[in-house]
Amino acid sequence: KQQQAVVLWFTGLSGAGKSTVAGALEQALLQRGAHTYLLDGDNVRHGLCAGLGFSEADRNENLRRVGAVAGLMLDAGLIVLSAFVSPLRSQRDAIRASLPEGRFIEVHVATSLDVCEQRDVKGLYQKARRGEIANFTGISDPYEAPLQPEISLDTGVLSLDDSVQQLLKLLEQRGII
Ligand code: GGZ
Repeated sequence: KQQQAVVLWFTGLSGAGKSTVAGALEQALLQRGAHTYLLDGDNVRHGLCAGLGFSEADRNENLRRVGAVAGLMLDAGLIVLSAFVSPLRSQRDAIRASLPEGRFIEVHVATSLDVCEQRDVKGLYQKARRGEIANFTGISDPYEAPLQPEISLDTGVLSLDDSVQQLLKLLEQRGII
């Protein structure tokens, strides 16, 4: 059975686990022979989106470009995993609306601000609290949680494997894999 192309859109705070869960899901999908691509800040903010910062206008443009690329990859038949903070509903809804019906799966990585801030893997929250980073999501910039995500995962509660299993189950239920 061939795979169905889809865009899995991971949204959540910095440090919520978006890239980690998306990366682990990608490995599981590759093992099943699926064709995938993982888009995240690490591989677009240096090239496709170089020069863009974190103002609302720059985030809008970052996400507009990434959404367009995800749409092209969808056309190519891939399972696209896209991991961006994407803090505003309008940003995510615009991408959903640009894709064919049912091809956008919103994955809310719903790890609490408390847990993200305790992890503070990159020390960004500490800097943001000190006022050294402007427009930091959750501290000095808004995060609008999805109202009706296809799935919500709290990595403060779930193991990485649990999160991956829940996503695989959803993809199976929808006939994507
Ligand atoms: C949020 C920021 C900021 C600000 C730098 N606000 O944990 P990280 O480091 O690796 O993930 C965050 C990443 C967010 O980039 P995105 O392209 O996903 O953002 S958006 O979707 O809003 O365009 C964080 C780091 O960049 N970072 N400054 N001010 N995250």
